[in-house]
Amino acid sequence: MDLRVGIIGCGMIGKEHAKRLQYKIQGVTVTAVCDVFEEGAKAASELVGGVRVYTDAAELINDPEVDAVVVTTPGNYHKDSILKAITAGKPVFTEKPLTTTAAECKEIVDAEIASGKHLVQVGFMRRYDRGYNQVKELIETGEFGAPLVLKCTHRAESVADDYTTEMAVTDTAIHEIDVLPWLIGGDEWDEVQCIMPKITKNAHEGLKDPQVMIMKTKGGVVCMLEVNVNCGFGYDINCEVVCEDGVINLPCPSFPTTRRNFEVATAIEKNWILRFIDSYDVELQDWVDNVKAGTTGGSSAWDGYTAAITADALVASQKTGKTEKVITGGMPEFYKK
Ligand code: ISE
Repeated sequence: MDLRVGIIGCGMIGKEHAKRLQYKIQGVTVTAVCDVFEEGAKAASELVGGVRVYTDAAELINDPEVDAVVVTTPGNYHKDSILKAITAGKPVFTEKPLTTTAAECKEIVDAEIASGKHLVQVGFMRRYDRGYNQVKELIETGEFGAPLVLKCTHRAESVADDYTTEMAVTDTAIHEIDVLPWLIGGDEWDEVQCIMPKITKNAHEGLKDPQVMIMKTKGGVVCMLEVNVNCGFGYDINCEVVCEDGVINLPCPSFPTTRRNFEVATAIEKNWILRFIDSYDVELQDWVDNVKAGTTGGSSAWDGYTAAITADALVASQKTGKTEKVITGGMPEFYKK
């Protein structure tokens, strides 16, 4: 029988996931959608064939025809829906970040532990990206020796006017914060620093862009991450893993190479939805399969919590310019696989 899913939050990513779950992913049916803006919920409902519409998340969560919940509201509204889903004993997939503060993430971790069941998956889709998985597999062969340095870029063509300096960490670098320790075999962040270079002329008033984040793991691996969200030339994600006996580079999306006008050229992806479209598909299929099998995959609530702690330290460093410690207090038994 299909897993019956309700979606809370019908903005851009909510609509994308609704269509994806209804028409691409196997073994699942979207039965309800919810948004505080009824018009938004109705529009999403139409996209998936006309399903039940709610404006109150609690009502959707308690609908007997909703077995599991997908949360796609803005990050600062995640907490209540996730806690209510846990109370109802229903599995919940939430888009990243888990919530926007470490304190709220901790409430979710505590509630999940108290429920005794693994119910939460955080939508850090890069763990499902083919390229990152290929890099991980190469590291795991051992042929390149141990990873030492990670050189990464997270560039976007431009951002909306409400994108803030803090969001360079909490909304953007949060992906590298989650994926890199996983990539190199389960290391943990130890200390982080954010350095502010000269501000680009392309940034809107008040936004500090680009930013350089230096992050060191407990195992001594150093990451240099350039966040540059007004680069003007496309969505450009790079990750180079410098190891003891060689170097591994994340593959870029493949486009034809053209030769014309004395120039060799290759396109760059336009935005994150297109760059990670396949990863979202694989991620949600895995979530559905796991929920049906009573198992879990991807990033846990604990991963979401430690990412938020790391983000808090980086945001602190944005202001102090100093290196800040990442203190998680250690993984509870509940989350040890
Ligand atoms: C967006 O929400 C994402 O998750 C993208 O992957 C990231 O590149 C972008 O900066 C965020 O705003």
